[in-house]
Amino acid sequence: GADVANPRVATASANANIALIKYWGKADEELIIPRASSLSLTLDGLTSRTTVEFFDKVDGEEDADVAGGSGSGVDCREIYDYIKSADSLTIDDVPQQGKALDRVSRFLDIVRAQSGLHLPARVVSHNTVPFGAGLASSASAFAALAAAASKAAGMDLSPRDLSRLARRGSGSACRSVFGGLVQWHAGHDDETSYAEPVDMGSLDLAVIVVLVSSDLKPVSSREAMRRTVATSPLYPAWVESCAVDLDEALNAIRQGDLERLGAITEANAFGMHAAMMASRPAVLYWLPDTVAVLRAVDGIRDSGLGAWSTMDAGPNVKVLADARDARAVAAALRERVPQCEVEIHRPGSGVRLH
Ligand code: 2P0
Repeated sequence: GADVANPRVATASANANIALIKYWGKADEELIIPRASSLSLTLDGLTSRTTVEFFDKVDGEEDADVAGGSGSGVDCREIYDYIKSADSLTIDDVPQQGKALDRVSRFLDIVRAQSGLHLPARVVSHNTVPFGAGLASSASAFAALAAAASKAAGMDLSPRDLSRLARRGSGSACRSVFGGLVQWHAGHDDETSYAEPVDMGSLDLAVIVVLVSSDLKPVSSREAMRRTVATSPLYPAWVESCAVDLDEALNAIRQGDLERLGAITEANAFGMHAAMMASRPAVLYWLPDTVAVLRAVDGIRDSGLGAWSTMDAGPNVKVLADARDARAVAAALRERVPQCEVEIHRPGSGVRLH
């Protein structure tokens, strides 16, 4: 809840999510409206916890007195730039500048515009990253930031409106507002593009994350999806397949059919990577061990254990399985690809205010 002494501060946490039907490509870059709807599972143990504090004194100087800046004869734009220049961001105890701070500042501008609270903010974020690196997620980061910033600014958003706000920071963040299975309706504008929870029914899911490399990705997902949309001859076919895949995935979920859900999940991810690889120049995130893990998952499935691969904008493989098989699947992976670290994740909760 809000700090009694300072109502302009709030803390929220959110978990990362893994898409089963992927989001890849925007119809609107500014509003982050996707080309297709997507479906994800929010995971436990991959968490961002973020505190946002709006403050009205800049560096101990006189009151900035900018909350009601209009009408003073000063150009609003200058005031807003001044406010923005006082924003600060600390991630895991490291003060940030440049691109990272810029992106958060631009997101805070949306919160300032919506709330009318034209003040600078201090943002402090802590992340639990499983293997030290490699899976840092903009989804958990912007879901937590959206919840903390909107609350600190005095807004009381519905979960749907919070997901619309989180979407403006990073597309996949709109799904991390909710726990468990989540559908992001592509929509066609800011109003109609939001996430919503999907009943898990009888499914008892786990995701086994297999770390192939924790190195920084060679191309950001934002740039890679732009390139895929603009240049890949396979992209339109993949987008078309997404609508069919989503329908079938939702049906499989309703029927509690993990075999079917797993097969669609795997096919949709391969299709996304095929479209990426057909971009010009190609976007290729895979490493030799990515293929080794994909083969291992095939082998594990042939041996009679249910396990299905999915991959995002990087070389790591995530394996969907029944929660009751998760330890056996993880053990089989450790045996088949001993060079990779393996960690089991269960479904996680949505965004929470503290
Ligand atoms: C997803 N990914 O559905 C897809 C699959 C990666 C591969 O969402 O530009 O960080 O901030 O909207 O959400 C990664 O892209 O991109 C992503 P922006 P985002 O999870």
